[in-house]
Amino acid sequence: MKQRDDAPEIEPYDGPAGGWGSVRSLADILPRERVSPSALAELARQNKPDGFACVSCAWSKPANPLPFEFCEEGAKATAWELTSHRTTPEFFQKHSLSELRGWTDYELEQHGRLTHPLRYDPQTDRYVAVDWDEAFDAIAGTLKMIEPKAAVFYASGRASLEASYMYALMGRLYGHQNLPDSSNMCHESTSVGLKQAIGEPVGTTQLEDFQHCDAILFFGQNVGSNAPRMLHPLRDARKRGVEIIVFNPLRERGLERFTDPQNPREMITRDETQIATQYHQVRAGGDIAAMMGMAKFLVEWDDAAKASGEPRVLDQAFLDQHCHGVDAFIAAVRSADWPAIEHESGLEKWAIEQAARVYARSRAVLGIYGMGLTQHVKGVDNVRMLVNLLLLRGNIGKPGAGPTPVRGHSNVQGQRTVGITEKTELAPVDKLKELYGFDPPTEKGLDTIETCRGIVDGSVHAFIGLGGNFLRAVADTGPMEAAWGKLRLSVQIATKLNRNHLFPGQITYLLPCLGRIERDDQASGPQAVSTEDSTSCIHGSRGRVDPASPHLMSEPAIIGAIAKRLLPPNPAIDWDAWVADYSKVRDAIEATYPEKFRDYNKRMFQPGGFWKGNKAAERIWQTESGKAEFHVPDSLNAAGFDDDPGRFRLMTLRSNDQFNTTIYGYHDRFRGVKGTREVLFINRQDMAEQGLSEGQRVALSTDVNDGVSRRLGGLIVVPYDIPRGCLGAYYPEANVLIPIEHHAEQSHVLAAKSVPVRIVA
Ligand SMILES: Nc1nc2c(c(=O)[nH]1)N[C@H]1C(S)=C(S)[C@@H](COP(=O)(O)OP(=O)(O)OC[C@H]3O[C@@H](n4cnc5c(=O)[nH]c(N)nc54)[C@H](O)[C@@H]3O)O[C@H]1N2
Ligand SMILES: Nc1nc2c(c(=O)[nH]1)N[C@H]1C(S)=C(S)[C@@H](COP(=O)(O)OP(=O)(O)OC[C@H]3O[C@@H](n4cnc5c(=O)[nH]c(N)nc54)[C@H](O)[C@@H]3O)O[C@H]1N2
Ligand SMILES: [Mo]
Repeated sequence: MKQRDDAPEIEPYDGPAGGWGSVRSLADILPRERVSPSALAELARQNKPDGFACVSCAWSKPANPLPFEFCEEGAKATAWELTSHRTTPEFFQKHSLSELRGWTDYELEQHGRLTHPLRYDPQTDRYVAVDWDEAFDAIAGTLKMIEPKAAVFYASGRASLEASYMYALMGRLYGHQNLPDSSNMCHESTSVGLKQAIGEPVGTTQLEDFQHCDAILFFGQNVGSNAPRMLHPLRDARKRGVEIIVFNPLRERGLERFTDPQNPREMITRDETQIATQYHQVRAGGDIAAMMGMAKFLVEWDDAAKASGEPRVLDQAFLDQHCHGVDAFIAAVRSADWPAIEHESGLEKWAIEQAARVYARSRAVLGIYGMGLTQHVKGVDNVRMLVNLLLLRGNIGKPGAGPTPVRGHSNVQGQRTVGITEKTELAPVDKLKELYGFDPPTEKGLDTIETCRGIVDGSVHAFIGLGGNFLRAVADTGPMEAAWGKLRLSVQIATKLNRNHLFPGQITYLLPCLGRIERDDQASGPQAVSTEDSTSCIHGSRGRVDPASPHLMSEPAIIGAIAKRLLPPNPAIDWDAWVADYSKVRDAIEATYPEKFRDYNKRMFQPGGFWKGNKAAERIWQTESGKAEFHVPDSLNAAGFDDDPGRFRLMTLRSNDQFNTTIYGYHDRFRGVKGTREVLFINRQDMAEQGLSEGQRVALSTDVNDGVSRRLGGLIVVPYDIPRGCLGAYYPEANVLIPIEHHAEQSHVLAAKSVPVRIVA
């Protein structure tokens, strides 16, 4: 691949999250993307009640927004979409796909927005412009010749509720529910774990809960880079004296201190708010052990309280009334032994005691978490262990308390809500049957791992991507890229060129769509769409900017056009009418989910969005036993593999200058890395023990015995404040190292936060 010409610079950064650094970072990207002044004015409408929902993360949008309800990352995402750079048919005349495969992820996307529908021409190894109708006829025609169960319709988490509902319905009417989405690589451990434990697949809390908690347990989420708007409620919580206890192998800057870039006084005086009141650098995969240690203290103190007649530490009334499996769990807590807890967590007993003390004296506690819990072999156990800990003190279903997973893509949670799921139990089978008069498939569909297997073994014949960069986001980049050509049909609906697009199938189309910030004119006039945020609030979003090209179509229009050609006529569905007026799609969503989407069209622009409700938040448990379920983890080690001399746990990480596989630039400000992404973060003692020196280039190889050799070279050794035995490198570059089968049990999320590797000097 093309190399960057800037010389890499590695220098610790000591600024806070937010602050002047975030301002400088915008001053860098806005001119680079040549965003026009009128488009720039759109930033002020970001995440406002009558504005557009940010295309970056899924964090909640408050009812009373700040003057600028966006962050550095949201502004970058907006600039990236509103860029004036274009990737036109002339570009593809100049560059073959073989040549473009030598470009970096940054160079591909930075070239600008796609402007025309394109077909891959194998003769010339180039994309050529086509008519939309020709593309739709060919796609529908090919799908008709394929066994529906051999087709996969992937979604990346950004498309609106309206587009997503149509997409999932099209899949089921066609005859499959192979509807994986990026959630499969992300919070599926949440969807599986929370559903089992509390009967809801999503978090139970809302933004207001930040005002009612008195402590926050914060596991494995890098707020400063990945959900910076959450820094505002966190800071407000800190100002109220809320204790924030962080568990993270790395000292992430956003969890340490924050200067509010919207507060002139803070900016001028360089005032900072300390975020974490305790910071525990747990080993990667060490959270089950850390939480077990906390539970052990609670049980011990509760025993003492019982003996001395002091107020109880466990919420016995809650446990009796609401929980199932309490005794087995408490027995497991009693029998867990300290040396194992300390070894597995990498934390000392006294440190865990500090965390437990705060937890034991707090009335209402939020359990916030991200990929640091979900992306492990025992990712579901991680999530369930956090629920165990919350249940012990009744911290679910009361103000200021509850599990708070921080979702990724701006509508990833919503896509699951409206039917993009491979799991029958999450699909509204009966309603679909009643409304549309067909028998929806009930055989479990393919998730992302099963899709990868199917592409490698040739059993998947067609792939449609509604956004995303599947090939780059999944594991085993090498074998996956080699296998992609076996697909009979490969269709990507996208805004920008990415690496997945450079791997054609036998018939290949690249369809450019409108972004959410752009005006979407249909037969009935300009359209609005909606999305669901991390706390289950549904928001309307209206794009106003001129489309990047007159040839773009909206996602609903593209889906409607394919569906109309693919499916036999159905008197209950008028795809054209839906595309002409999205409020009709919303009516259909409301008819399918009357409780969650009541008065949908009326309420979607309500400030702060409308809450779709959550039974567990009302302490109604839709689980097998009808109660909240405790769960005994079968191991204290979430990594799923044993320690061995020379074997490291590699965490694959996001920088502060990327959105997933979209690389905005080469400056991970908080971690002090500039001009490169080819780095390996390593503990100084491990570095010495391995005989390595700072700045040296090394390779990693995967330590899994499956006959495949996986290697990533050219990484610069960076001594870093990281626990012994753990390493950090950037995703997606490091995905070559992850075997497809290295994934979470049950949820099949790729285990990207503890990959067994060895260092090759
Ligand atoms: N700007 C920006 N915003 C984003 C994204 C982006 O790429 N860029 N991506 C979006 C998406 S799709 C998602 S899913 C989210 C992802 O947001 P996060 O959930 O923050 O995901 P990661 O950046 O992968 O980092 C996870 C954090 O977990 C820590 N960690 C790693 N292993 C462990 C462990 O074993 N235990 C604990 N306790 N911590 C661990 C890492 O040090 C890191 O701080 O962000 C969304 N928002
Ligand atoms: N090793 C490792 N692997 C990981 C992760 C990790 O932490 N470590 N994280 C995982 C996670 S959490 C996730 S969510 C996945 C992400 O996987 P994906 O969601 O598949 O990937 P993205 O990089 O978000 O997709 C970017 C592309 O989306 C397209 N796009 C952008 N906006 C739009 C739009 O409005 N409409 C359409 N149709 N297309 C658009 C653009 O063409 C862009 O190139 O990666 C996963 N993979
Ligand atoms: Mo994600």
